[in-house]
Amino acid sequence: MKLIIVVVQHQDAAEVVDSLTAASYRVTRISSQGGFLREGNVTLLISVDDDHVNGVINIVRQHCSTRTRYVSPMPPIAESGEFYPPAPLEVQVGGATIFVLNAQSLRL
Ligand code: 2BA
Repeated sequence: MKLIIVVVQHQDAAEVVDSLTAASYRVTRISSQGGFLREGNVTLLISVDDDHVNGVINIVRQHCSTRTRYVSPMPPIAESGEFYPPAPLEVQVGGATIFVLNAQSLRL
């Protein structure tokens, strides 16, 4: 048995969850936040038998897009009173970050 942890962008989460559920996978959706952008994203927990891992990943792949974000770095410390606006940093986010762990499922 595997536990698949999937971090997806907020915009893609509903479609991924709907498709996984329609395919009879059990999903737990957790609201989360990326450490780098400090923006909300969604973490999904999906526990499946080993032979279903690829099926889950294929569904995630179908619904998660790569998006470009621009982050404004902190302005540099002015030494001579002049101000140089820092150029925004381009960051590619997604489609999805996936971790596959060995797991044991117990239901009490
Ligand atoms: P964030 O940490 O907000 O990262 C958003 C995007 O910023 C990342 O997209 C990546 O393109 C960039 N990024 C992250 N850390 C960076 C750094 N130190 N320097 C330069 N660029 C950086 P993704 O790689 O698609 O990640 C999307 C989200 O997935 C992340 O949001 C985080 O919540 C999660 N994630 C990604 N890799 C992870 C990992 N190794 N462990 C845990 N969570 C991870």
